[in-house]
Amino acid sequence: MAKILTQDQIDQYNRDGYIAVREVYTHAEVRELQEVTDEMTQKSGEFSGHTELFDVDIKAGHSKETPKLRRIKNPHLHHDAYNRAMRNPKLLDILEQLIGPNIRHHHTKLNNKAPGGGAQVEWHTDWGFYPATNDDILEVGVAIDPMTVENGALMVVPGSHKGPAYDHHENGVFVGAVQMSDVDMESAGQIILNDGDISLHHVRALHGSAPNMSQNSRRLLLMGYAAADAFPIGGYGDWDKWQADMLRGVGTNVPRFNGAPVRIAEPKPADKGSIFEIQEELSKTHFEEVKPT
Ligand SMILES: O=C(O)CCC(=O)C(=O)O
Repeated sequence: MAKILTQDQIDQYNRDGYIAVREVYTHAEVRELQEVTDEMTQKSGEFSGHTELFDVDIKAGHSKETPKLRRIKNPHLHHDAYNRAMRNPKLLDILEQLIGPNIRHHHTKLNNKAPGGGAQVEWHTDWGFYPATNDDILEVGVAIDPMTVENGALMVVPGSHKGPAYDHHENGVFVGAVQMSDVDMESAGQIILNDGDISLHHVRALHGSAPNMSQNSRRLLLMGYAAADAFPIGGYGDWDKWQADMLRGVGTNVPRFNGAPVRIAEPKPADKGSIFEIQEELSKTHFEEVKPT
């Protein structure tokens, strides 16, 4: 395994719960991801509503002519470029330095913030959605476009990954977002990336992102990874599939518990396919004052 992260970067990840790493993907790899994502976006215009593959912004006027794609669900199952990005050996070397040698792929998704108002992501922790027996779990964001303050950069509250099991409910129903009083906005860091750079954030880190105020798209390929011995509290599903999601090292049937506080993401609103749909249940957006220009 190549040691790509410096000790300073590892310390920063452990202290703040997030880091950026530069130039992990080559220009050619990014170019391919851009082209494939352009094609997928066009394709989403053929559908008038959400599908197994696409989450689209109906309120923003999604149509064939102007597709308003918010998310590609499980993109690695639909195009080999995403699948290769998920298995990138350089990325796995980085992950090994943070969560150990036995690494399971957890999920992939591609968040597409269209120019001129592409949807915000309300403040939340990923742990609020999928608590596990231990929290050696993280999310990688591959910048397919440069990620800037103007186009809705990912923001993270440093140190929040050492906090409580934040409540993501409103009126007793899971809404996939915390109360704004839990978020120390003053201290939040913005992760600014060039295309090909990556962000890494801890599963318990509070994060969110504003709408895309610019005329440039902000496409971020998000991929979750976990230590092999982190078993979801909600169950692991089919055992063979569970084992097939191992990307490096060896699987185990011995969960490790590290005492991380958990809260169950139930009850959930019915028929919600993505975080965007779940968070629409929130009575007041965290980004109300941010309006596209
Ligand atoms: O796209 C973003 O800015 C944040 C993504 C995220 O946190 C999510 O989709 O769970």
